[in-house]
Amino acid sequence: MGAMSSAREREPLALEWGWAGKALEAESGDLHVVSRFPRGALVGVIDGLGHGAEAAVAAREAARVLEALPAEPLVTLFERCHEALHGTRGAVMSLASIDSSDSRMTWIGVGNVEGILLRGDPTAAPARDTILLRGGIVGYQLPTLRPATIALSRGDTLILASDGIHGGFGEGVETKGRPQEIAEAVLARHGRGDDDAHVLVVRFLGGEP
Ligand SMILES: [Mn+2]
Repeated sequence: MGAMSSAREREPLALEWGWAGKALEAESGDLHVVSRFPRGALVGVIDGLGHGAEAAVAAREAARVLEALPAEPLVTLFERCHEALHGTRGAVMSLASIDSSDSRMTWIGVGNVEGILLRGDPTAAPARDTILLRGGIVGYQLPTLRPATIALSRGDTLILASDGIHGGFGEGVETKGRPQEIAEAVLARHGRGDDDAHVLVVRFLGGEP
């Protein structure tokens, strides 16, 4: 096919993403991670228990672990974070690992960071998928995890939101906008105001190995 197709084969994972958040105190106990690796990316939202400085310590520790090992399997990452968060307040978090070599996403959460995947194809059925959440607290009690893997298509949009965002945030989300606009709209419309709030929006734009 010539130069054009060989160039496409080397195209890295293409993502567009944005986030919005609001902290109750000076420091947010909620954080996001977007960390690329050679054939994919790890994305997630972490909510350190409670809010304020001690929540932020726990969330930053989890983020440090994730950013150091983004290509590791999700179960390994939860285990590493669980070890690292002993002695902190602990955290809840949801993670998604996007594999650009086969356009798949593996995702799961411990606690209540909600996650939805909105399909870019208007004829897709179902139009959305929801993350599997297991009860527990990273750093205190880690449940057995069996992450789900789903196929991604160009234009699919992942939204992860901490519990400072009302659970119904996925209803009526307008996905035509850019991820940054979507994140800001979700925070403005669904932010609760009595906890740290954080929303990460990631759009999959394709990728080749
Ligand atoms: Mn919270």
